[in-house]
Amino acid sequence: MSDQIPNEERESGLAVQEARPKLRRPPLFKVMLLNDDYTPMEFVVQVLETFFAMTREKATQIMLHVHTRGVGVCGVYTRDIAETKVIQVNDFSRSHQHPLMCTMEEA
Ligand code: TYC
Repeated sequence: MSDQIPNEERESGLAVQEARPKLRRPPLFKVMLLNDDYTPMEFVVQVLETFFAMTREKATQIMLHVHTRGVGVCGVYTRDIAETKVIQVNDFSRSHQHPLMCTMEEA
């Protein structure tokens, strides 16, 4: 049997155009850390290492950026991953009685 001609075309004599659905990349979201006056710098560095897989050097750099500029990007993810990071960081901060806030916005 020919493997060049699709079954439906060979049996019916009609050529069938394969569907080529348009693919779209999912929207991406920036996960951001906000500065506050109370959360210890060491705790913020620990959060960035733990939840965003940063080295101590990178985590320190981002923490100092947030400390001086007020806000900074920790990473860019699809919606579900970003939502999970925000919940994990905020739950972790609250469980340690720190006011540190993590938010997300479309990139
Ligand atoms: N501003 C805090 C302090 O002086 C440190 C800090 C940095 C807090 C980054 C939050 O997202 C933050 N202890």
